[in-house]
Amino acid sequence: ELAFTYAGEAFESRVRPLAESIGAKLVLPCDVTDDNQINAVFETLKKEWGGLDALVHSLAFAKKEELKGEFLNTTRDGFKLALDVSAYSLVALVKAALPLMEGRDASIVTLTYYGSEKVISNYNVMGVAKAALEACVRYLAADLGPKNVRINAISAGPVKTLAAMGITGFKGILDMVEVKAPLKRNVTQEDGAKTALYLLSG
Ligand code: IMJ
Repeated sequence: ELAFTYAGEAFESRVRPLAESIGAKLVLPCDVTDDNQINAVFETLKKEWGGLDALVHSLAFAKKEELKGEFLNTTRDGFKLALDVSAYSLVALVKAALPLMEGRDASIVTLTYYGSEKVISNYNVMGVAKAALEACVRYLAADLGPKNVRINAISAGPVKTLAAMGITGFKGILDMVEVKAPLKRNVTQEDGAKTALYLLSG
């Protein structure tokens, strides 16, 4: 049984039909910069389900202007926003979810990207945010492990998604991976889903 969240009405109209197509009843608003919305999500889940076995953190945001040109031009506001939405949100969500996850062999998954480890053109402040996200996973793992809750990050490589569309040079990276990767193909959304399913399984 799955629940889905969205930030803003534009995303609600994309998420709701997908949730309904697999019989998921719960579609809830969750702007991760707002602690009240985060708490409301887990209060609803507590009321509806009484517990939670799995949490998928699949979100990021940086201002469009900061995902092109020189990293040097990153603004204080842009840096704060990218790190808040893309990295701190994992900590906030895990803290709110933990009371529902303790004592059930629960598992958490987040999504990251290679731009955290190496410089990737245009990835800029998102690379810094993903480096912070990965460090959050390691520190959270140390806190959650003794509570028998697992946490992992999936670094799948470039995947054709809404968030990747319209990004300068993205097509070139997909073409390069197709030539260089051992399987001579790109990673699909289904590859990512299967990896998440494995990591979330008890
Ligand atoms: C994003 C920017 C630059 C290069 C990029 C990407 N490459 C890849 C991505 C090479 C694979 C996609 N990616 C891994 C992301 O994490 C994307 C995050 C993102 C995308 C947008 C686009 C629309 C917007 N803000 C965004 N914030 C984060 O306004």
